[in-house]
Amino acid sequence: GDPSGDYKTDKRHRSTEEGQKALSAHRQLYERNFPLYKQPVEVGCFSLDSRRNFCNDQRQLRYYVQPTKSPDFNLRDGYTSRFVKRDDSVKEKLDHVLKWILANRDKIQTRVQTPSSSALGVDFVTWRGHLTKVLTTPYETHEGWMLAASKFRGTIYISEVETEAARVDQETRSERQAEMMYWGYKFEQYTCADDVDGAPNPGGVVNTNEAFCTVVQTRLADHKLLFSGEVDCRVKDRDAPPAPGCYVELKTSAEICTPKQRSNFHRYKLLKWWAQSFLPGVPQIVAGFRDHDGIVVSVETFPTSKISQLIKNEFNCWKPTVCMNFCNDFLSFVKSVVKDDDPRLVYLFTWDPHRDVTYTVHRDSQYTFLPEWYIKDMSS
Ligand code: 0WD
Ligand code: CA
Repeated sequence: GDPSGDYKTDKRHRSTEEGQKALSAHRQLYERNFPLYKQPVEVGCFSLDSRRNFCNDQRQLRYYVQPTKSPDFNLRDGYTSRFVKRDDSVKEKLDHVLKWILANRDKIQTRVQTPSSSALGVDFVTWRGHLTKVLTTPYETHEGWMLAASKFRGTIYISEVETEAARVDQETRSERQAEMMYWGYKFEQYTCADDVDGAPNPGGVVNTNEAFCTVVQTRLADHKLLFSGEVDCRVKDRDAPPAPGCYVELKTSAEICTPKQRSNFHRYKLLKWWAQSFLPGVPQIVAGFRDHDGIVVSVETFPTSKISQLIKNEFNCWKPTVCMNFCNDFLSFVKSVVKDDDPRLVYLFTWDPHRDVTYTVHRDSQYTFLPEWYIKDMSS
């Protein structure tokens, strides 16, 4: 017989001798055993102040204050009078993470430097939010993404590029949608205190420039990762586990009134919530369910580790293992493509729903994202 029939073709890959050209996002291809994902370790943190300045400290860390079961918070309060909105036309790319790295090189540089090892001792540096998008890709049917990747001193940096569709979405946002984006921040103000012994101040100004970000290190199979994610608050308890085990993610969502709404919540929203908090090891998610007028009618805590059990009764539902295996294969694909160690070279990975992940290569283009100040400082 034909000996080639003995080899299983790997349908994840459409490869040629030049290397892999594309990666399929079909969920069936990723139903394997859960890959190794090491417990994320916090290696540092930083804050962005009311003017969006980087601060190498935890000044913006807030403390969770549990509301009553049905708190009646009015999320519309202050939208027109006590709201300072971040200028989202400023594309920050990885800049804040890079500033943190420069200020804390000693905390991540690994013990022994071999000639082949990367200077930072990690394979990838990125934002948590970018990885969330990768994790949910096998289940995403509406929004595509573009991720730019450059290798510098052995580490691959990944930074998002806004898609055309996302830009149009943002420019055609209705007044109602714009206000609803405020509701999440207002919920944070109702449930967070600035000090461990303080109380929330709902009469204050909501300023979305302010942020507290954790920086974690972990490993997905062969991939050593360093990424940062915004953290809403921590529990007050001084005996709580160390970060990220003490962190709490806050969410708002429309109240659930029908079985159809419950099913959609499980199938779509819980997937995104799970992926976002699982990545940095944030153990609990507190959800405020609000009505159409922005009144919080109930509050519920979802332990991140229980979410996958919660959704198991949904027919044809998402699976954490598919998300993690796809991410693992995507990072392997990126490693196989991004070979040139040159920060002026950008490999642009693009994915659109119902398509494969593909890439293009760009030198000294609009996509170059590693700044001169970073290259210079790291080279000294
Ligand atoms: O340059 C870019 N393309 C991006 C920059 C895209 C996404 C984020 N960022 C930066 C910002 O500096 C922000 O401070 O990332 C930081 C947050 O990073 P992340 O934690 O990796 O992002 P993600 O997990 O998507 O969002 C976490 C929270 C959101 O909370 P909810 O509960 O809605 O998921 O960060 C906020 C938001 O409160 N957030 C943002 N803040 C500033 N700029 C942004 C954004 N673009 N997106 C979400
Ligand atoms: Ca949040």
